[in-house]
Amino acid sequence: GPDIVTFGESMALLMPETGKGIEYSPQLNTTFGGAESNVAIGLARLGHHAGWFGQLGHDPFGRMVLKKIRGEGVDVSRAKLLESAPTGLMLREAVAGKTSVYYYRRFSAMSKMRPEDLDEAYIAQAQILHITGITPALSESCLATVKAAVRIAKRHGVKVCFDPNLRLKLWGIERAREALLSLAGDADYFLPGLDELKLLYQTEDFDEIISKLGRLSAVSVVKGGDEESYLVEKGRVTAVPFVKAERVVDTVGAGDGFCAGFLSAIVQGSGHLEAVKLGSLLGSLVVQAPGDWEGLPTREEIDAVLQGSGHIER
Ligand code: KDG
Repeated sequence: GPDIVTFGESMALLMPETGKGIEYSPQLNTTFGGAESNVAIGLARLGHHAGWFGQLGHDPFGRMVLKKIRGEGVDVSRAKLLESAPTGLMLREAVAGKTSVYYYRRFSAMSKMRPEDLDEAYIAQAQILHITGITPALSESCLATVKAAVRIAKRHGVKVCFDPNLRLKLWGIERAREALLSLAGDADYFLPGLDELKLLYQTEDFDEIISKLGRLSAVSVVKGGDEESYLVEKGRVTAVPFVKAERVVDTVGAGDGFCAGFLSAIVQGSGHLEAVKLGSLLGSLVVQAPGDWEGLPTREEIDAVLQGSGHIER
């Protein structure tokens, strides 16, 4: 089975032409997104055996999303198409440099997922379980499902990687804080952004944030400062400069790219610092292409970059 397993909600994504607003766009482009499937696609493109599961509706969008994730080489053998609830939907526009997201996902097929829907053996055989803070925001049963998945992972010695992906359109900060900090406490790898940490820890003070991270048992990476990421291991901090993107087209998905690069290095047995560097490189490639996962590099592309023949034509 897959070395890295992840689960969450993937949705159809409708977007007007770049720069145009939804309100006055007679046509919308149809693609899909979902933080966890983005990570799985990134890993599959780098040649890893990655698995994604979740619940979609047995409807045209659900079939489209499932086929595309499968088409990227991700194992979707545990994903389900439900008759009883629809596929979630997300609209996005970028107008005058400001990106707005609109969710139509309440009561979606994924929101109905329960702990009983998990396949324990599938998680147990993996090296790493990757989860995000989006899933627990979807419903009480999804929160219970994420907790159950973490318990399964712990029981079988599977490492847990957690990206909080704070989505304040889905839940209030109080509930988010309680659930996400608890999951951070259970994680082996914790990959938050600096803005998220400020909200979760209720402080703007960088040193205080780092000292709080230092008390977690996880290896943490703060994904976005101004110029660098920070690797925090048992209170020791290492600043790692960003790989600068040549041109930024669409920043959504950068964090997922980071997670994919980080986890790729970890399963290959690289050190944490190497993992942060590869994560940073993938993040910088994702933002140079439109879409959440389209810019994720293949193994050949990343090898070319690492060997310094470096420049990816896009
Ligand atoms: O990280 C990118 C994701 O946010 C995007 O693909 C959609 O999963 C998504 C969400 O819930 O916002």
